[in-house]
Amino acid sequence: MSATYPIVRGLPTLDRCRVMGVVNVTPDSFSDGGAFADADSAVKHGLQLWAEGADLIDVGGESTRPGATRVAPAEEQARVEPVVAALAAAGAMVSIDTMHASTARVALRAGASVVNDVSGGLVDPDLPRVVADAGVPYVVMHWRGHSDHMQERASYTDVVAEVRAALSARLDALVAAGLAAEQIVLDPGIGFAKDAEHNWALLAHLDALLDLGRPLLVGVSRKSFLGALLADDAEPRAVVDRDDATAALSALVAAGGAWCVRVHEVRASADAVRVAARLRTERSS
Ligand code: PMM
Repeated sequence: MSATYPIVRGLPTLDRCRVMGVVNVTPDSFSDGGAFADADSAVKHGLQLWAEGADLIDVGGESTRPGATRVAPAEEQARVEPVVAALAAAGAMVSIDTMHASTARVALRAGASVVNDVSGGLVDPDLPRVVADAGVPYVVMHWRGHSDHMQERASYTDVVAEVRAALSARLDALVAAGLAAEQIVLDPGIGFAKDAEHNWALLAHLDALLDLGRPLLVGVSRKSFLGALLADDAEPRAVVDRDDATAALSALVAAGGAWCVRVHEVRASADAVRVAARLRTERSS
């Protein structure tokens, strides 16, 4: 018997954690900023991640890095539309990373199959309506404010209980607004209005979030708390040298029941989630 996951409407069932590969079509994302800022290189990179075993390609046109410049939806759409269209036409399953209803609409028309909203519907109240009408999966992340101010809001008495309560409230509000619970994937928002201690506490207690009954997406890839953990002579580990630690966490959170990991380097995490699935199957047999 293999371990099971809650159903997400519109996606094939898998008996393992999924891998979402990241394509940031931005000049300023913290982890790969500028590397894929033009459509051709972004498409090429997305196809490479797909070939390496990604189950979804997450295309974003606005950086959420702490202190990042906000991008107008028209500019965001100009960045992502050709990339989403080309990846979907090539047969990749694409998710659109946006907080804006108009960008989600453009991306869904271009062939995206999933909407990933780091604000969980809090920035643009029209976005949940677009998702409800399209009937596609909706990734709802824990969010406390835009990246220019979010770290001022990294204050919790009990981070696990507070993130759980906030995600539970978003789930209820979105279902009340017309989404089906089966469309919703929850995400603790690692690094968003959270310091390293908060991130580790959440990762250590994913079971408290899984208890909400919806699948969990976890995004730790190359984030600062890994740079701090692996620091040498007080210098954080370089961003591009955080992929081994990211893959290690992919294995651990997948073994703990996460439904999807969002990563920049796909190959190692694709192996890691298979190792985790085999362990989960053994545990549940
Ligand atoms: N992290 C980033 C961007 N989008 N989406 C979800 N659902 N979860 C995350 O943790 C998340 C996200 C920031 O990372 P990047 O700038 O490297 O893409």
